[in-house]
Parts: sequence; C-alpha cells; structure tokens
Amino acid sequence: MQEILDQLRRLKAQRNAVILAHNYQRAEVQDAADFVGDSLELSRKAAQAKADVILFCGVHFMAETAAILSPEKIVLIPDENAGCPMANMVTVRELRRRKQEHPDAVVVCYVNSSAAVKAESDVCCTSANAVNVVRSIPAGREIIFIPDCSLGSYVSRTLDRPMILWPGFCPTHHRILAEEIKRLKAAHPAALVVVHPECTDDVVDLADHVASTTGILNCCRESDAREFIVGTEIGLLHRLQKESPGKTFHMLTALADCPNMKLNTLEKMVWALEDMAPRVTVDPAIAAKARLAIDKMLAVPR
Ligand code: CIZ
Ligand code: SF4
Repeated sequence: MQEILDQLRRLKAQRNAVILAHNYQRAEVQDAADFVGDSLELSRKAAQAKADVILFCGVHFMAETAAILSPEKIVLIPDENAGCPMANMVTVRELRRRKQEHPDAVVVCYVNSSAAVKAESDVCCTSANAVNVVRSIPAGREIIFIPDCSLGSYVSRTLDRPMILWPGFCPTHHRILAEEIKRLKAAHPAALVVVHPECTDDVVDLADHVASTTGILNCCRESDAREFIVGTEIGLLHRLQKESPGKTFHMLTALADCPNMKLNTLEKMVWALEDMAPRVTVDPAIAAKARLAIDKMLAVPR
C-alpha cells in the first residue's frame, strides 16, 4: 500500500495533477485525494486548481462536469466503466420528444446526467440546491424534472409544486427500505434519521433530515445528537466517522453500495497517471450549451 501511495505521489508531481474524490469513493481513494466532496464542489475545485491534469475519482458524469468547467485541463478517470445507471436513464432523443410534447416547459436537470442531456436542458440542479432551483422558476411555468423521480418527487412535495417527473432512479439508493429504518429506529430510539433525497418517498417520509452528501456530513457534525441512522451510499461512512469522531453511525443497509463508484482503485489511479488515460472529453459545442445550464444553476441564490 505504501509503495503504491509513493508511486501516486511521484506521478502526481510529475504530471502536475490534482486528485479529486467523491464522497462515495473507497476509503483509501478518499485518503489519497487532495479534495473529497460532492460532484459540484469537486468541479469547482477543479476549475480553481493550478493543475494541468485532474484525476477525477468518481463516475463519468462528474468527470464530464469537471471537463466542462475546466476546458483547458486534461481530465482523467481511473476506470472508464464507472458510469451512473441513473444518468443512463435519459437520452437526448427521449428528452427532445418530451420537450416537443411540452414546448413551454422548463427542463430542470439533476447533475447526474450526461453532458449531452445537460445541453438540452434549461437549468441544472444538485441534490443540495434542487429545491432552490425549482423555487426560482416562476409559478405557473410547467417543469420537466429529469432524470431522478425520487429527487423530483421530494422537491415537488417540499414546494407543493407539481412537476412532470422522469422515471429515472438510483438503483443503489432504492435498496434502502422504510422497514429497515423502522427496525433500526426501534433498536436505537435516540438516533436521528438522515437520508439522501435519491431515496424513495416512503424512506424520505420517515427521516428527520433530508440532505445531499455534504448536507448529511454537515448535519451529523453540527447536530447535538450522538447517534445517527444514515440512508445513503455506504462510502459516506468514511468521512462521517472521520469528521465526527465519537459519534455512532448506523448505515441503513450495506446493500447501498454503488458498484460503479467502487470501480476506482489506487492501482487504477496510478495507471491513469502513467498512461494519461482514460481521458474524459466533452464536445465543445455540447460543453458550451451544458455550461449555460450549469451557470444558470450557479446564479440561483442559495
Ligand atoms: O452530486 C453529487 O455529488 C451526488 C451524486 C450526491 C450528493 O448528494 O452529493
Ligand atoms: Fe449513480 Fe446512484 Fe451510483 Fe450515484 S450512487 S453514481 S446516482 S447509481
């Protein structure tokens, strides 16, 4: 392990690279990174970094967002098969057809989507700002929310605002079951229940707090509670324990383990910097249009 970390450090200096890791990455990948965070935080870090190369340890759409925000940098991903099934649940063709059926609708696109789909959308959102993004759209305007029907439903119910939802979902978060919360809550009655809005409605309804990965980390760090029942991808446990030592975390299920996130390993990080591949690039015309939707999101007050 030490040998591989030394190799990584040497290659990082040689390539003038910055290593970014998503909150759901393997513990050792997170520990080897310069920054750990959610996809948008990481893309912003990438844009600010004075590096020539970004090694993005996450899934493909996240690396694409980094490439869109840093067109002058080389973006590498340790394993090019690290895709996101939810992002693959909407295609440009299907979206264009839906837009034709609702020509006046505003398309709000969760960042868990391809650059090409973002380019067909009006405004992006993350799980952290989805409620504010939708709130910023004038009442009366029809909204098509893609691709996550669970996040869409959470926003719609929070704001009491009907939206046209897309039938996409996160297979990992949908493994988290309401009955599991009830069982853990009975065993740990003092624990606070914190879940990600990619979970199903019945899970969200049982939570004390619904938040993005960064929101979950902040909530658990700042709360007076000592014990938490957490409903999200299990990779977050590493940062939760690191940032809130002494507190107890019950992850809702070990089955909420995203196989795509876990494809990135220390070995593949070394190979990527050695080979300068696999590279993630976005067609400039698509990147320019996708950037408009991302910038519109960034302009929404938090
Ligand atoms: O945008 C991200 O990083 C994802 C997928 C989740 C989150 O809540 O941070
Ligand atoms: Fe996609 Fe879900 Fe995996 Fe995130 S956890 S990359 S949304 S499948």
